[in-house]
Amino acid sequence: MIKLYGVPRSRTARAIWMLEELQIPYENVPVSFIEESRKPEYMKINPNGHIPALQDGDLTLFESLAINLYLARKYDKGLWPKTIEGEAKAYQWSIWAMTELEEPLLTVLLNRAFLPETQRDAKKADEAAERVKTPLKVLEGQLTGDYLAGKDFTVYGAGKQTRSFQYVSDLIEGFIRLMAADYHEPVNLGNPQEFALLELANIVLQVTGSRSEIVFEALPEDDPQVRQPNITRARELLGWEPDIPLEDGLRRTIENLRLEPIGV
Ligand SMILES: N[C@@H](CCC(=O)N[C@@H](CS)C(=O)NCC(=O)O)C(=O)O
Repeated sequence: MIKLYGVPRSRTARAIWMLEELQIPYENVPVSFIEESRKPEYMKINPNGHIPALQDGDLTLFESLAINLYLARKYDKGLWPKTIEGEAKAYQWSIWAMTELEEPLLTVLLNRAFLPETQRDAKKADEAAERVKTPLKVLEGQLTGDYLAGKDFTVYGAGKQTRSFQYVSDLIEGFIRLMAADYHEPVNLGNPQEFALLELANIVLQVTGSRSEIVFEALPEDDPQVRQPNITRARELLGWEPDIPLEDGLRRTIENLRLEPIGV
């Protein structure tokens, strides 16, 4: 079975996300980045002394995004691009994320949230927050036009499968209430109202005025038909439920992206 080394609250999360998307069985070995990743037995797996690292049969791999590109390509369930040009975009955005975005973003996070308060440097955080605007504008500019890796909207099957969407402010409100609740069991924060994917695709096309086509592709065998979180616990414990309807949330998102023209 695939082994993924690294505690989830680290860059290992990227590979966990990919493994979960692909729904392949794996074992997560929770090597910590505090001391454990520098131990000689782990250094045999990743000589950099960093997490994550992946073992799949005879292959041992480090670098989180190399791991993700490998997994998407090898266990292809529609995540791997279908053309060489699409592959080029996957490499471009992966390398971009690591070289242009990661350092300023991490500097902000470390100095505003992750480090113990006495070790945080507000000046460093502010300076990095300025620098992070440049790559984020590039991403925003890209998301208002075509998608990151292709022009068309792909809908699998007839698009009748449902998913759950909520606007970011609702989710953040849920997080804040949960953090204040001193409750340590899992709590679903989602929208119990289901939307068929075809319905979503049509709303997005309508709201954006996009000329993208909807392209139908074969439904993957294990594509879930229904996604509907049960939020009873959030309602009872936090008095929380999402408030903003999907179409309003999409309009706000799109208007916001259009406000700042790409200036880089
Ligand atoms: N570019 C590498 C960076 C890996 C990395 O620096 N991981 C951190 C945890 S998120 C780590 O292992 N730090 C331990 C250390 O530096 O001792 C990747 O994306 O996999």
